[in-house]
Amino acid sequence: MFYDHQSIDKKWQKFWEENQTYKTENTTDKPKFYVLDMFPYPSGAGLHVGHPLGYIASDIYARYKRHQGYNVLHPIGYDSFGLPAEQYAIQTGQHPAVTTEENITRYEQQMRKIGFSFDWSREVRTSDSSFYKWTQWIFLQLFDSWYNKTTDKAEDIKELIRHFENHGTQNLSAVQNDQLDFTAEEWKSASELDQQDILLNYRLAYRAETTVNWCPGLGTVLANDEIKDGKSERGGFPVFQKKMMQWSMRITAYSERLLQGLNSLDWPQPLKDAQEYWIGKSQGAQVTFGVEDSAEKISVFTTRPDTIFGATFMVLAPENPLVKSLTIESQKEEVENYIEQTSKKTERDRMSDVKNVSGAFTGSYALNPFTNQEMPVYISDYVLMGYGTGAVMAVPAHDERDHRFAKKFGLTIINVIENDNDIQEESFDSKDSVCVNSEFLNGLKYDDAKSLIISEIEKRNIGHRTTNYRQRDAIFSRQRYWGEPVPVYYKEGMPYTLPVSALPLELPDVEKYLPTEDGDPPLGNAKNFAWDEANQKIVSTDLIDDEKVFPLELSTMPGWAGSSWYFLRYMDPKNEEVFTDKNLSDYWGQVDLYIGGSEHATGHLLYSRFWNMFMKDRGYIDHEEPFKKLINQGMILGMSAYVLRIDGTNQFVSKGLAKDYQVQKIHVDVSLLKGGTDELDTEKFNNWRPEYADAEFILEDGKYICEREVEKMSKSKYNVVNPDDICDEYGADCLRLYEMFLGPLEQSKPWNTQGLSGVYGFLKKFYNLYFNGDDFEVSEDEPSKQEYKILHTLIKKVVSDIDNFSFNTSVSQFMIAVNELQKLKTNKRNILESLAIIVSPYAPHVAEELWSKLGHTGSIEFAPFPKFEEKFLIEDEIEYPVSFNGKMRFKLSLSAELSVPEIQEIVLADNRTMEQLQGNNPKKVIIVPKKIINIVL
Ligand code: ANZ
Repeated sequence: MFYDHQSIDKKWQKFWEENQTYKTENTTDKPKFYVLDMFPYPSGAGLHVGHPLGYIASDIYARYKRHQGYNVLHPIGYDSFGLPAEQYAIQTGQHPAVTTEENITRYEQQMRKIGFSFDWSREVRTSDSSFYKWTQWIFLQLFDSWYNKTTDKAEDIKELIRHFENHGTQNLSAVQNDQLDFTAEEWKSASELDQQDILLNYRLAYRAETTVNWCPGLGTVLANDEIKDGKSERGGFPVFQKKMMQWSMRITAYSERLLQGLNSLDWPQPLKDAQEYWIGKSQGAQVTFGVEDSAEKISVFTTRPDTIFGATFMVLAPENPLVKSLTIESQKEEVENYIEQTSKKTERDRMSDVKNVSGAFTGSYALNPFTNQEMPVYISDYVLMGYGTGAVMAVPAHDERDHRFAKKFGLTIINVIENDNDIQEESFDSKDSVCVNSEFLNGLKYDDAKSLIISEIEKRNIGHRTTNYRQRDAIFSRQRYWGEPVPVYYKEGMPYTLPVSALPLELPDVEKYLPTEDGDPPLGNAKNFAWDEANQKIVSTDLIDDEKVFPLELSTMPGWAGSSWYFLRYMDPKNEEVFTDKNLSDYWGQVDLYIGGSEHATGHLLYSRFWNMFMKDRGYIDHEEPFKKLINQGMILGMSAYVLRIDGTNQFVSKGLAKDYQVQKIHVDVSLLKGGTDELDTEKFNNWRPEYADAEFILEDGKYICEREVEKMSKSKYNVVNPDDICDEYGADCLRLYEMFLGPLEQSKPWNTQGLSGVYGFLKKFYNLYFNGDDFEVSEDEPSKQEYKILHTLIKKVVSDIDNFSFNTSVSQFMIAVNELQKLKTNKRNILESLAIIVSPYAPHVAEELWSKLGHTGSIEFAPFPKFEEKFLIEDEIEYPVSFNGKMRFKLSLSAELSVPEIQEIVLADNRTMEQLQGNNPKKVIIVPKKIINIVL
């Protein structure tokens, strides 16, 4: 029977849509299971075959869980705010909402074509005001919260105000920017403005002057993970350090919980390691050094207080406020020049450039409290202002950068650790490393020396034990148009939040998507974007008088705002009263399985854990961690094709002849190759681009053969394969099976369109098992033992494969089973019904078609997954070859259940054995169960 994949795909996609097969109910007795994909940014290029890899895997899992009787939440949506749509708007004037809508329509069509079992009715879009209303609402909750270290959670800012009113800052343990001290009286007598200023010091969403990565080319601030090698990841523009007032999120309040929480997660180890490194916990001490002829003190953070006897100079970050007061007149010029020079470098550059140390001397000297030696105070850009205290005690004998610095500036180096094998390691574990030249530490090993010196430091009141985290607060403002407006207005320069009733604060229309002439972000171009406080509404910007009508915040939220909580909205996407009903977030709980790319390791996956923990603290949800299990799918690589142009000509030489020429490799679109081969269709090439119209070719055997190379699949490399084309030619089921068949999910693997025909052949064979010629034909006869064995071998393998996310091996097992069943000409209902269910998570269209032909009216989706039964795999009869002195004489069929003594008894009593023995006793009887019997005469 002809396997008509096109009409089968269409028929079932229509059926699913009409019957809302995958619409998920919230009220059911079934246990729940939440399978989530990282939602896509709908780019203008559409999907290529690399994108659906993770979606296919999660779809298989979701379908499998439905067969197992779970109520499965498997939603999809769009991360639809972002830079590309905005840049396109800048170039063309097209409103980003329009391009975004078009792109989403295309994405949806492409995804529907692959037959994903998404509950489309739950679709969310982060750029939709019904969604970002709640992103803004969460922002307001963060603004109205502080972190209480005593209870170790975020609490309502009202509690903090109450504390101030009653006790001032006494007995307060909060996460804050600056350590403040005031009494209840002082608080109460402070002006409203001063009180607000104080509160900003504690709020989880706060405004503060921060050094940011400013990218003039993009007109915005970038996060560290948006910068690669000092340039913006998008566009490749240079990035500079600049001080700006910015909204920040106090993620550092959660550093320890984010670190500890990793232990409870079933995530890939490299991902957990990346987060652990990013959080960067270090334990050590803060120590204060006095400065000669000055009232100033320099505090340092060190993980190696045990080396303090070897601390011979100090280094401050160039931005450290102390630099000004410590620099003596004669050193001013040098110091200022140096500061100017380093302001051009990003933090990344400063950290990565370990070889070229540089710096300037301030002219001041600190005193080593343990050796009483003078320590010259330098500034250098290897010390970062945002870490620890922005100052270090330099121990040149045991720290590599300090060592280079000392060499360059001719400073004293004193060895205080004997056998320090690895000077870079914080906790060197060389057995022989002990302190020397260190008075009361001499002879002590690392741990003992560290605790002794810290207690001494604490005793002398010059410092204390402390823990530092490398992670910084997350900058939350972007000077962009296409993002969520921050629901804040300004009164006397102080931010105030809009009331919840005013949400969503809609993104206003602007004429220009560029910054304003005054350097304000694009929202500065909006005509209707001011807050009328008394009437509680948005009014014309012209009305701003700073008395009744106030300016609104002009920056927007970063890309990670919406993606930090979208998984919660899927639980109750249409709710207009709350972001998600608490009963529903209780029911759906954690995401049980999350599949997505590893590039989100330290961005999205840290921010969403942070917001989730915050929401839990404030009682809106019940789970500390959002994603229980996570899998990173690998990348599908493309087979790029190149033509070889002879330098300085318009002549192209075929690959095999190229060695005789100087050539330049040029990417060509893989669609210009003939039917999946390496041969270029030269005519198509001539028509591809005007500059190739007159191209000439040097052929080998009458053909132009391209060079091929495996690279990341990307539009810019002209190696993308569109899933739509594959679905048309081979069908969605073939695409799904093939993507899984390519190899282990987590690995990267090259795409090869030629490989599809093998999988397509399998599908035809599978389909035809259910047919006799052109007639659908299944028999009601009881299957044979052999047939059951094939089926149950398959069930066993597929169940264990899916449980282990080893989808590629399942596909191989399908092929084996179908081949074996075909050889047996199997057409028994009891085999074929089960087979259709087992295959259906992978190839749902053909499975539905066969299921309906088998006489079922509903979808196959909810048919119980066949149960594996061991009994079908037991070989109940074994045919033993019976040998005498190694020569096989006859065969004996015995039950597989028999023990060795039982077998021996039966074989010795057999007439044929008696004949061989001729009355003698055998010398030895060797029995290998289930294999052979050998009798030695
Ligand atoms: C003395 C010392 C001796 C240090 C030694 C290291 C080795 P982690 O582990 O990353 O926390 N440091 C402190 N603040 C710094 C800053 N703002 N910029 C650059 N470096 C800074 O590193 C902590 C160590 O890095 C601290 O311990 C300090 O140098 C340096 F044999 O103090 B150490």
